[in-house]
Amino acid sequence: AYRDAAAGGTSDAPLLRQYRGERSSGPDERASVWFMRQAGRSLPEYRKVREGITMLDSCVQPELVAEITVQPVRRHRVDAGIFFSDIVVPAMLAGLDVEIQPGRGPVFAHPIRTEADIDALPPLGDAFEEALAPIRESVRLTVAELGTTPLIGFCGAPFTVASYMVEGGPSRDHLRTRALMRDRPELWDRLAAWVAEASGRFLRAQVLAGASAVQLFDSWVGSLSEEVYRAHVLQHSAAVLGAVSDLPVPRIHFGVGASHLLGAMHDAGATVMGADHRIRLDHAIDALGGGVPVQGNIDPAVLFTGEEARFAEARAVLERGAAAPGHVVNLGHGVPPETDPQVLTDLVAFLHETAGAASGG
Ligand code: 1CP
Repeated sequence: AYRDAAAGGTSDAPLLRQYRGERSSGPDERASVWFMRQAGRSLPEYRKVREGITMLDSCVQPELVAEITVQPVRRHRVDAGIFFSDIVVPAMLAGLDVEIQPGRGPVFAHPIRTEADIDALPPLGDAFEEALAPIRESVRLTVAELGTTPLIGFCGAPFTVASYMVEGGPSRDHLRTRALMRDRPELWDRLAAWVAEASGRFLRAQVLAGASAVQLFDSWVGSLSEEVYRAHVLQHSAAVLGAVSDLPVPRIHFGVGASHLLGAMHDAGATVMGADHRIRLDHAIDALGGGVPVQGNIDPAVLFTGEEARFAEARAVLERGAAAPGHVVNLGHGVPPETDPQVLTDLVAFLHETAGAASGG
């Protein structure tokens, strides 16, 4: 029943076959591609529908969410939609006072730093389940509009989300968060477990409503050593991925500057590893032992170069990705807001035309 109601009609999508490591070799294989932050300020149609409404308010308006999620699929012909939401939406739905300040990012009115702050975190009971209703409705509308194009659901990983909560907003080094886990590991564990529970249920709601794959974003995890990651963070990210591991969806795990953590992040329960542009994709595949499907990792800088450099990078990424059992092309990080949308549309067309020739059979 889940399969019929949820991932209706998308399970044969080439993108999902890549994620499952079922790539068919040969010249007919077309590349699958989507871009992190493909929705958003690079698109004039996004800026238009977002006029007069705050980021987080827009995340609980199902028609708007569906429209924004579908916009880049319509325009660029990418092979997946990424659910329009944000990593702090579960915290907002749980009742925390958070806003997204334009040009800055998520800001929490009351940073969570002490035992009393953690004691006061809202419970995640029936009220939270009810608060997820607009998320479920948004996914249903989006999936209906996307048809045979898969929807990727997502949430933030406990370290990245907790770092906004502890620091109160964006920070460079996440020092307070990293100090908390060393100084008061039992408090850190309580905070990270709360985030994992909220994010895991937000993610599960997306899959049950029809998302065909999930991505766990641990954008700031690169500031941790592997030792600290394994001691304090891995178990909490594993809890989030565990919230959907009984469902038949690929689980992608992505961090920025996290080349040294690929193996550990895979151990958290991912079935696909994202790579940023700081590592050569074939090196990432080797670091994972050669058997793990990958996603990545065109340097976003080539969105601002001439076409020759851009297409050379795209071809190199395709060739390197061919060493994995599956490869979905993406950028090494999100689309910068100042990107010319036509550059992305042309890049998708180039990747779709080139892939078979690059993988060569
Ligand atoms: O008003 C606006 O348009 C604000 C810009 C914006 C958008 C479009 C923010 C604020 N969030 C989003 C949507 C969003 N956020 C998506 C869905 C759209 C898509 O990808 O096409 C996703 C997947 C996210 C995830 C997200 N939010 C991450 C992880 C991915 C990444 O880029 O590393 C992070 C770290 C955030 C926090 C956040 N939200 C918004 C901003 C500007 C930031 C980063 C702030 C910082 O630098 O610390």
